[in-house]
Amino acid sequence: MIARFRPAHRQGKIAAATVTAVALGLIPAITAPAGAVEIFPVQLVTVQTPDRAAKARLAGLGLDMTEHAGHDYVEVVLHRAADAEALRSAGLTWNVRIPDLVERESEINAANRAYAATTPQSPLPSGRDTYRKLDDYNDDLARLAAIRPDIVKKFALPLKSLEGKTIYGVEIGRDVRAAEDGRPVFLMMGVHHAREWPSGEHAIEFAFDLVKNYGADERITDLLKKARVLVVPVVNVDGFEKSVNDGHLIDLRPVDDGGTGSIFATPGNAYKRKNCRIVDGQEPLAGECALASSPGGFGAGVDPNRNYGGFWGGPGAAAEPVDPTYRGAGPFSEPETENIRRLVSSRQVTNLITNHTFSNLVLRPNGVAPDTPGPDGTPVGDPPDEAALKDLGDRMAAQNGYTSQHGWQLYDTTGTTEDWSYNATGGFGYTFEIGPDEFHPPFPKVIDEYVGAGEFAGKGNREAFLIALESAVDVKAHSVIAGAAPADATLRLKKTFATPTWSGAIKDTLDTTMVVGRSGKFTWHVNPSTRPAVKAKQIKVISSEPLERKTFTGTTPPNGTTDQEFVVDRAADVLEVKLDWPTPDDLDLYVLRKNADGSLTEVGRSAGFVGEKERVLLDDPEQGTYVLRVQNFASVTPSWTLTASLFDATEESVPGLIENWTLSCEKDGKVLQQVPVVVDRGQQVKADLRTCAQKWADH
Ligand code: 0X9
Ligand code: ZN
Repeated sequence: MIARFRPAHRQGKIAAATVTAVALGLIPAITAPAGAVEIFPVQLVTVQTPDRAAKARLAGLGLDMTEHAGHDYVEVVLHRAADAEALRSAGLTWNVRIPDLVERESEINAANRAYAATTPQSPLPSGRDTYRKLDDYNDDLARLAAIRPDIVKKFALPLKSLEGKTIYGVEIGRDVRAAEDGRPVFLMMGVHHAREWPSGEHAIEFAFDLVKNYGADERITDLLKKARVLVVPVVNVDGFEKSVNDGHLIDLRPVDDGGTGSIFATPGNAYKRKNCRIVDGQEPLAGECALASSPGGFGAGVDPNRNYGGFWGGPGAAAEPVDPTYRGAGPFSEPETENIRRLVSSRQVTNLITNHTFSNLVLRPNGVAPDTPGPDGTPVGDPPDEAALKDLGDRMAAQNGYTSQHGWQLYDTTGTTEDWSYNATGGFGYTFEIGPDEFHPPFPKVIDEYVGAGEFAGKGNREAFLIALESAVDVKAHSVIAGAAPADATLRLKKTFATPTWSGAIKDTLDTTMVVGRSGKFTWHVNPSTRPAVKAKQIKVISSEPLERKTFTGTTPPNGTTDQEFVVDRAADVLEVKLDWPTPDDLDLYVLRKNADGSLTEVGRSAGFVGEKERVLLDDPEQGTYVLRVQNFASVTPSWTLTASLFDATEESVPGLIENWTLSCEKDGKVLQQVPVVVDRGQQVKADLRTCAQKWADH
């Protein structure tokens, strides 16, 4: 069956919240004086979504949905009374899972302090016993480079954050300070989303792990000889700083005039998701970001994981600034994403992991379902490397116990990190959603989930990360260009192309270099020259005239269903069933097949977004009787038209392009030779640079 596609319309129905005392990070009233404004506790709830229509209604509310969801529920953070009201008016029901995230924050803080007080050294590679703040990250990155300057180099990303902070990472590998020597690059990132603290912890602990074990552990030593590893633990430094500072305990006793007063966390920004862009195109004023957010730090900002250029502006990314998945003013409009873009464009990153929390998932491209009509009108399809991407995703998931799946299998997304990186560079890319049940759980859980202890016994991310790094150096998973060239020559691989966004394109340039060693022989581990986005694909084209068509009309009362029968008595390639109605009501369509014993088996359903018409496509429909069922979710009795059509179809191949790298051989910035190089994944090609050698000798 080809499931039909519906764009996710997030309408951002909720107006920007006014800045209240709570929004300002003031303390939630523990004992609210009589007559005071009732303070809504920020809470985590499980919304029941028994069908796709309910999920769609939920998605349309612009609420802070988490990644934690199943076929009949989605967990949602409610930041204010209006959020609960929105659920209620959409007819949705929910259970409260964490009734007061502020209180939970305080509990977590207490647990963390208790653990830290009794644990001088945790089993983490760094030995840390509590969450890092931003300064701790920066200090630790510097410390790593100071301890082992031979294998660790600290670097700053090209752009400062909106608040003017420098964003740091480390590069790890044998002889890290020597010139680029053609080794493949593995990139590990954390904290695109401010509140997802473990995502940064696991990233930096992996850095500690590699550094600590270099020279001691054979596997890690070998990997650091073969690869260079880039770790950027906190991509969204501004947002993280707000979340982690406001998410830690604040002791009120001093301001309580020595009284018995409360020790409480502030709700301010602990659950902030996005960056600090308050107004498109403008930098925030000093202090503005901390104050501008609505309760929970939820309102303001651009979602860094919707701002990348790949498919930017498509489904699953919001156009409204107040929405949790706001895509920003344009592709790469934010320093966080532009930084990662430049990093990935200047190195041969053959594999990357971008860490998030939570839901114990290993997600691979694409962010939208394969039958989604893409910007060029043809279905987006699966990535051409689906088999290899799945295989690696499954192997990592077998280690950490997560579920390995496509990004789109939970909800559509566009403009995410690997939507861009994979499609622009061909380098593999995965999103890890760390943790079973909350954005930043008590620290001991973060430790267990890294090392693979406690409830995660034998299932740590450490091992999954090492598998990812092994894949980054696996020549079957990327490409190799080899040959001979003058010693000390700079080789450059460059490529400029248009990356499709959802409604246009942006220009991307990949520009990477290496320096030929003394032997004059080089081996360069690179990404394939042809991008996945332009590879050939097979699509199914339905003929314009049906072989047969039958039309039914009817009405269905609220919460009722109506069945119609349709008999397929000839061979056809596709059965299309369409449901249409004139009003903006919510009708769903189910297609069932009648079995020999009279029982029914559902073979297709289309239960889409409110106000959108329904369509089911069945490939190679078996002959027999079908029941077409209309279900009414609306409160009125609309009339509808149902059409069943049989079609022939042809498989068409959309021809692909073959792209090349341009390889230059340079001396002192002067290009001595330039050759096009075409190389596929898993392939090794020889580059003929004899002209360069000759000219080099003549110089
Ligand atoms: O929505 C996101 O950006 C990620 N989830 S999170 O809860 N950490 O915000 C998931 C991105 C990739 N996921 C899908 N394509 N569904
Ligand atoms: Zn996230």
